[in-house]
Amino acid sequence: MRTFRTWVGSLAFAATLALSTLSSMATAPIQAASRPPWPGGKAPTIALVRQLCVGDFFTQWLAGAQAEAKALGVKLNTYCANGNNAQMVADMQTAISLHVKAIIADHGLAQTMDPVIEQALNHGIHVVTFDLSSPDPRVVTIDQNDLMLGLEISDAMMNTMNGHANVGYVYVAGFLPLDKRNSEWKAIQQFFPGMKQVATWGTVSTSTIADVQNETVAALQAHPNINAILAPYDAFAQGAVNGILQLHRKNVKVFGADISTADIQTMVKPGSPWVATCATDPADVGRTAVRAAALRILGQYVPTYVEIDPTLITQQFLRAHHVTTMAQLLRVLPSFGNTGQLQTSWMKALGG
Ligand code: SR1
Repeated sequence: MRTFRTWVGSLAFAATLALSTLSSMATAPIQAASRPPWPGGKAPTIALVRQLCVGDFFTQWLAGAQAEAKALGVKLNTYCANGNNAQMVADMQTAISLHVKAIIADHGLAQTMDPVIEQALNHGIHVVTFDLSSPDPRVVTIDQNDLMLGLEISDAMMNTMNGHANVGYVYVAGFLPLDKRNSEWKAIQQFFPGMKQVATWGTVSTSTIADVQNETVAALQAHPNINAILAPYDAFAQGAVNGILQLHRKNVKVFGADISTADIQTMVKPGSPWVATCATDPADVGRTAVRAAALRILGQYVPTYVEIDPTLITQQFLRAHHVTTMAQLLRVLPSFGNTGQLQTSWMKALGG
């Protein structure tokens, strides 16, 4: 069957290839045998300012960032706003007042974050963002390749469903990665009208899984013809799976994003509706963000945009390789857990 990827995908992959080539060329001059001394002779403090922190993705991301900070000998102060954007701005202001050397801003609204990012930069503080874009060229942005992620999982759903499905879509606008994934799902729908979006729901909160479960039950009751759910965030997918199981709806398949031990265990369970996910290793992304901040503090060149490509992981693959944990997955797919982005030789020597 004709797939969307056959023609648009080649363009996307060519662009990705160009970017990754650029990124490795760009990092080449920063290789060094031992770590350059920290400016001022003192180990620096980096603030990690987070909009969201509850759930598997955020827990794994933090663990990666903390491990990298420890390996590089930097102090990492973490703040969590629990979805409160005003609190996130206040956390940024606290970090600025403490004269940290760098701030990593994780998620957040451009509208509220832009002015305070500007403030940090004007105080000489380096800024790295994740899942948050900034118009200021002094900022380094680390992202998962969310367009590729959206395309891969939508394409997997389209192929599994043979181009025809009544799709329930779990989506909340205003989160940059979800908005990017959404643009690819919209593109798929335009080209494959057999893929019909019949209902949309979703909540991002400190209890996303339970909220989405309740919404999924209501949506499936209101639209009994739904036979596929696109839920491109693992808390959404977990909630959708729970809702389907609660109603004993065996004919509905779930297509998700992200991965964790809990996600893997849900996917491989006999009769699980979650058939595919598209993900990076969140710990690897967290490590990359800390490397970017450390390199900027050291006055080393870092490209302004670093993107980590996701991998499509199916239920079939996990079962065939007897994978039930993240540790096992990382053994089966070693490069998945270590993309090596921004990793200099001295970082490697330190275990970072
Ligand atoms: C509410 S945004 C959730 C997403 O942030 C990260 O990009 C993860 O991939 C997750 O899906």
